[in-house]
Amino acid sequence: MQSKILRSRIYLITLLFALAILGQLAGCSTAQKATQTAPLSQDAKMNWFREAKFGLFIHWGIYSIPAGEWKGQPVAGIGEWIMNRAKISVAEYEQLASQFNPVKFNAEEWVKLAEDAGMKYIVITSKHHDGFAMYHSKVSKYNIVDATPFKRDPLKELAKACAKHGIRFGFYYSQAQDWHEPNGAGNTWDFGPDDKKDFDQYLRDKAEPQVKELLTGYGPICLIWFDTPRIMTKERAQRFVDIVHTLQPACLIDGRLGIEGDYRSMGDNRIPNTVVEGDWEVPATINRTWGYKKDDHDWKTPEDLTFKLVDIVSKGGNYLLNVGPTAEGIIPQPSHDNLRAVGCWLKVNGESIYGAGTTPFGDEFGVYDTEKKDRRGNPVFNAKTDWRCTTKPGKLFIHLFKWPTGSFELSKVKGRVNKTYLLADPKRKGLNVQQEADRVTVSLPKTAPDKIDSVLVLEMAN
Ligand code: H79
Repeated sequence: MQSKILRSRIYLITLLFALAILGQLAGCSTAQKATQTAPLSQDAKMNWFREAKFGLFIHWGIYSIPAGEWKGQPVAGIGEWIMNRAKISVAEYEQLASQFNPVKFNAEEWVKLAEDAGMKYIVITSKHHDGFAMYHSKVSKYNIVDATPFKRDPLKELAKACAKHGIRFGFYYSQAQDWHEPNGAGNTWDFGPDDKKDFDQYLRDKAEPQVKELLTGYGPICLIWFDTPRIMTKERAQRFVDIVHTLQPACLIDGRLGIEGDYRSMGDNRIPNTVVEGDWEVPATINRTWGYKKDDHDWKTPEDLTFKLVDIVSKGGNYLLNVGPTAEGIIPQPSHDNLRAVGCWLKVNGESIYGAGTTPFGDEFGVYDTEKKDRRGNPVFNAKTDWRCTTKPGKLFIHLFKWPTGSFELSKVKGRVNKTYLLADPKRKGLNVQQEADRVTVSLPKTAPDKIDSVLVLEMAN
């Protein structure tokens, strides 16, 4: 009798368990969670992004094997575009997958680099325009686990390392261009003109299910970075929005899906000339290319990278700075060195960056020269690079890239300055300050405490 009851209980428990697993497989549990918890306000959703300011972009794919050279000839342009620029057929380009074996890849090291650089999020190419998935996709065999001797899923390893180090993790996904697919946008050399293609077939059969995979198998995804929305109608874009909102309501969508996202994406390497309201990000290269190119040695210096970070933050944006790892899985040494130098600066001066607001001034950005015209006939903007200003409530952070002799003068200051000191001074010793109306003069030590950017804090009286 007793054993009968026990047996039926076991059946019941097994049944419930099986149902729970089925529910999970169908993606029900996440969807349910989304409707159960109160919807996130846009401010709550954006909070981490506004705080973060600095992220690591990683462009990694099988294009890192040719590394900018095809059949002994250098191919001009950005490395990840080689298939397009050299008009390599799908059949030929696919061969690269069978050679891809980045045995030196170490997720922990990559995440550690981001952490040491003071970056708060990582965005990696899960699939670029070439169509090759850098994770284990069940939707297409054209992926790093099924089509290479490497057979590992580096995105799984990175997700785990990011969780361990408290770095947020996001994916780049090329939703429109897919040069591997007959109905994806962009590959006209194998498949003819785009206007003859059935994009919805490609979107339904590959891009949409792959985005679902990325949002279910890799833990919480901070953002998804869509790009080049060539064929994206509002309806097509909305289907991706629905997928993201259903599976991970907290996941941000960038500005290049083809419909308004959670924030604006500026053009590649395009820093605006002035303060821009709202949430935005500048994706940028650390040399010239995104995907690794063996001949690109044009590394931005730590000085330049720090200036760009401060400049962007003072205008209200985030800096998503890219590295292009090699086919062995190595991030080039100059990228390591220059990012770590920025990280050292941030260790001392991070208070002036993370969660910081825009400048109340604006004249420091530069001036338009109306005598000179650019290619489009617009006046040329001459940027100034001496100083920038970031803010926190009651504080102005003056970033001095050129150390003035004796004193620093600032006009148009609203309110009274209470105290001034340098972030590089652990004692935060007050500096001599004089104020006449909105004009402030701060006496400075002879030499700059930081060779890149010494940050002067002006604390205001409330
Ligand atoms: O992922 C990176 C680029 O591959 C991608 N966006 C960043 C984040 C991107 N896709 N398209 N573009 C940038 C614009 C492409 C410009 C060019 Fe070209 C590619 C210039 C040279 C190669 C296409 C081919 C236009 C001219 C030749």
